[in-house]
Amino acid sequence: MVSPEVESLVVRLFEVDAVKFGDFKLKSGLMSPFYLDLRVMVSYPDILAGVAEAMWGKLQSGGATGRVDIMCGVPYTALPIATAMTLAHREVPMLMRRKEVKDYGTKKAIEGHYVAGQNCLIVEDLVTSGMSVMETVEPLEHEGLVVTDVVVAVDREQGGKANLEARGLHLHAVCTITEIIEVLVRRGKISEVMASRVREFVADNQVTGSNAAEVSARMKDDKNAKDAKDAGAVTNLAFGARAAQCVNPAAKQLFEICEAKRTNLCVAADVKTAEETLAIADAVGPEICCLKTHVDVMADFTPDFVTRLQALAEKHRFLIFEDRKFADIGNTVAMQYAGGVYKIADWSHITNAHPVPGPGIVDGLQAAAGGKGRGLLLLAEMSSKGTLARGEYADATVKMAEANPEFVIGYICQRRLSAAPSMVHMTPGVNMAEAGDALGQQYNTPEAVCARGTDVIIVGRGVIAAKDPAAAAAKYRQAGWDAYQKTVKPA
Ligand code: 5IU
Repeated sequence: MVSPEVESLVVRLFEVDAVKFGDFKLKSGLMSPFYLDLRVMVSYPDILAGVAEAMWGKLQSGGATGRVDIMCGVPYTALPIATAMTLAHREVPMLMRRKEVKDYGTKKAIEGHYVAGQNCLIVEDLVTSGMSVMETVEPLEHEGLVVTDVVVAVDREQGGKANLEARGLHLHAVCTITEIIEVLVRRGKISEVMASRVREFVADNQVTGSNAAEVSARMKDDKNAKDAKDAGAVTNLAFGARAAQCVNPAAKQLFEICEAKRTNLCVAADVKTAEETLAIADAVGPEICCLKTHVDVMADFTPDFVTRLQALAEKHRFLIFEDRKFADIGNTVAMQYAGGVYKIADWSHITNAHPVPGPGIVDGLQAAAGGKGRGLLLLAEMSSKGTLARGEYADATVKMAEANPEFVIGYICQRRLSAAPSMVHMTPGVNMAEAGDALGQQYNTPEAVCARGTDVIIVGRGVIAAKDPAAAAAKYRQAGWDAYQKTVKPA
């Protein structure tokens, strides 16, 4: 049973359509019989103040585990809630987490004054699985703040509480979806039939199946990462946290895919026909974050091939990286990128270029990309014997890349070159069985390249020449992911 104050808040939320019933398509594609949109509270200051006060009250009565020195709302919906809380209780100031941190300029992920060791309360409107709360907890902990408690207006009761508890975080909710339903039925706002549909939906949509596997694996990773740190291993920010720091949409998507699919494997599909490329893409699709193509080695490229490849990229959720290695003056590469037979800019999320012509090549390609959200990798180093791309050349490449963080998303390299979390480091020349080939290729293991700080391993023949490419991709994916895990900074 909720208190009379909470009961009237629930009714008000229903009246302003912050709680809706019907048939709603969720981001996941799932149909839900209810929808919560607490953003509308900004139009009703009485509700905003009431919800903020109820959250504060919950914390007092529920007993926050840690003392509360400071609080931080999860952007964006909870920002006004946290603001309302701090204005009413000025002894606890707030912080703001930037959702999109630029890796240049102030480089600040957290705005406001704080000192490491302070206990920071997390303020959020709703909790479902707990994943979005974690996206705010991670950067705060990274700054040395201690997080023990999370306060929310509504717990959707789909597993968030247990997931947060597993991470040592205590959830305090003003009300649960069950309590909301109970109030609304009693007050004659919704029918018992609708209430049953909602209860059924909640029961059937616990964070279970693949979703639960993802969440619990992520929680396990956090523990592994902590162990790695205790062992004194190299540390990086996790892919998920890095996604939030990207200004370029392709880089952001790549990190998000890596985090969600738990893979840092890019397969190089160097095969001679469209059918073979598509067959490889479909077979290894579930294992990869990115498929690297060389469309100019295919004898039968057509626009239809592109349509089918894009469909597979959607189906399996991977990015397409046409390894074109542009190397001419800006004016020429702009034509090569957008035009010709291949029209690469139309379909390839990522492409790459040699920095050898100077920054004009980046400008030319960026102009030809025409705001399609494409990303460019600069070739800083190569895996082949006797390469000239190393040392000072690689250092100068980093400077060129960092001068254009909107379009240049990172490097093709053999080790970490840049500390900027938004920069992707992709490394070819990876094979677990061979040391090299007859034409100068030199191989390293996933373990070795990740230990040098790379993010994504590129594997060609190790996968595509295997008897069972899907099984080989699974093996490289596991090796790459395990190696990445050892380098991740604990949340
Ligand atoms: N590739 C390299 N080394 C490099 C660069 C690109 O191997 O330095 I730059 C490409 C070539 C091929 C893939 O498409 O990466 C590696 O294939 P194998 O894993 O089959 O060697």
